[in-house]
Amino acid sequence: MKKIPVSWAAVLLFLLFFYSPAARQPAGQELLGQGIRPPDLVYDDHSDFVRLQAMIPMRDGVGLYTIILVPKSDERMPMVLTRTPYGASLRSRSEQGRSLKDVLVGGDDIFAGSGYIRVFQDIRGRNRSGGDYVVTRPLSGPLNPTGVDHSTDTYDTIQWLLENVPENNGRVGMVGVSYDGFLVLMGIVDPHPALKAAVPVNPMVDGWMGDDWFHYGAFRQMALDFLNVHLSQPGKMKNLRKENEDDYEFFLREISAGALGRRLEMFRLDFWRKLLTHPAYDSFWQSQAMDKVLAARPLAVPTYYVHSLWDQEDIYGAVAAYLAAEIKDADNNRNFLAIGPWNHGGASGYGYALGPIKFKGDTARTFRRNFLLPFLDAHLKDAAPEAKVPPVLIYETGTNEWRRYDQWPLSCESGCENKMKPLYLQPGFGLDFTGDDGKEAAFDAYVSDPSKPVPYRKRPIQPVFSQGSTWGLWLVDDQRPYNGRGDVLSYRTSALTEPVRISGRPVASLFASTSGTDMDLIVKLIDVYPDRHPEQPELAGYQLMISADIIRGRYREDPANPIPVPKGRVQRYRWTLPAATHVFLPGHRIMVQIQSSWFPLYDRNPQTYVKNIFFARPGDFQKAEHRIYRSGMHASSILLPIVD
Ligand code: PG9
Repeated sequence: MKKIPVSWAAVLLFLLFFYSPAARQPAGQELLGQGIRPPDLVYDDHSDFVRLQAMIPMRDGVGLYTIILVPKSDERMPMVLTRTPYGASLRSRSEQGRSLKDVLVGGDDIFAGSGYIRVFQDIRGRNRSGGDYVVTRPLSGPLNPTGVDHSTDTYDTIQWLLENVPENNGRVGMVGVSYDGFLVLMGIVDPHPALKAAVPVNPMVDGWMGDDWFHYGAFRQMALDFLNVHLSQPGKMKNLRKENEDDYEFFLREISAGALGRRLEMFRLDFWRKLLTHPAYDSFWQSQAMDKVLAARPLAVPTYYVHSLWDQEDIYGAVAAYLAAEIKDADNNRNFLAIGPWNHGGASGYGYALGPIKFKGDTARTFRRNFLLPFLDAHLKDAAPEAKVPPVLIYETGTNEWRRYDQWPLSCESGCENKMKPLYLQPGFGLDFTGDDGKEAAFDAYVSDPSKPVPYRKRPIQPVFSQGSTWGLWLVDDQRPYNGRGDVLSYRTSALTEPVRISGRPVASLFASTSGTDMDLIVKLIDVYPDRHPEQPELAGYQLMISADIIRGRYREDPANPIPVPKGRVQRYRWTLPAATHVFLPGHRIMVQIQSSWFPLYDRNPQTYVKNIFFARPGDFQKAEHRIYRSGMHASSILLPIVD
């Protein structure tokens, strides 16, 4: 067969064809993979598959560029769709003559030889698709008056695929990581009836609570780089960094993220203006939080949420959305969760280790082969055997064992936090499970100076999007460099004599006061390795973060309505940390570090209350003394989801 080159003329030809009624007709019984094809599709003929390119028309007439890889087979096959803003054509190799196995990349290895049609699509406004682009476009409604969104685009795409790819068996699955995972969740909102399985991996779910843009109100400054790379036209982006500059220095030069954005001329970007004008958890964020969106709808599509324990970008979303949907899964057969020892997107790669932390075998491949593929087979294949996929699959770190459960979390969580076990801060920077009922207000204090914030990594810090960036490993960095600092409080247990097993989301419960009128708090739960560790000597004394997060003090009572922190008055701060499924082994210690900056990952809190921190002025940034209380009514602790 002759290869038809992809040219603009050909694309135009498709468009004309696709808008004609004939294009809506299924191509009879002809099977594309067997060499008989409708004449108007652009295709490449490969040894064991054909590669089609199509502009799929949406209900508003916009065409979405789509690549369809159809194995040559006599069987009808399910289709697995990934929608992306990052380039559909980058999701597979396109060279002539290769087999499907060579063409599929990353975690798609499971689809080679497994009898799936694989589909990749550029979302509207990105790459080769038509239409306008809106970052994480909200559903149609007050925030999106266009009448089209990712839910309708997914619906229209599936309908077209069913009608135009004759090899399909009438069932469609969706998979996607991060932004693509968010798009999977959009696909299961008012889903097409043929959508029978969804796999959101590390999905962006709530941009304010704990995913890409903010964590409990603290702004993630890497968003500036992301938006610049994602939205600027090539060559248009302002580069203010000096060569090999430490990111700490770079961000310190401007007083706030808002000021840096101004220097980068980011006001040109609509989404940047949205971030600047919605620093609180107002209806802009609430109404597009996907866990809330899904909680308000029936659980129609079997969904396998995949969460990474050390996800440096979207550590909140998968678990939050799983928990929101779990309430609706009365028969415990439609809502699934896998938690693995990976970083962002790590389930698609190699899972032997993360930085210096080693696991048993390739945990990512084990998950893909033994759990993910059977899940998809069970829901998408004709007459597939029932999957032996447990409702909850967890890789427990510490012991490095896979565990299977019917429900999660194992500890009691929402509505019964009092059943979690508090690990209290103690005098002399100790930490233990017995509270101190002393009456006097004991506290430890530190001075937080915005001109010398605590670095989130050892300096010099590489820019997140630099060549050779180790950004994906930062959550497993050794935390020893921070515990000696005067502006970090470190509490630790004595060496454990029994294992301490946790599985759930720890809760930070601090009582604090400040000499300022606003403050940030960061709590890190850390596994301290023994000083002698012959199995892996480089881990001797290592301090591995198991769960950690930040809260911006002004949101302590109500994320939607910030209020100043009253000077010198003890306030309660309580917030949920990311999921942990870990065993602190005998000989190890548990550590809690508390600090008030994590720079430059999070923007600096001026520690003087101002209306909008993006617009804070240099004079607003003040040193402040913060006190963390640890006795009587004000006994600060971290609530651990202990499992016997
Ligand atoms: N974490 C990235 C992202 C998701 C959603 C919005 C913006 C960024 C990603 O990896 O896709």
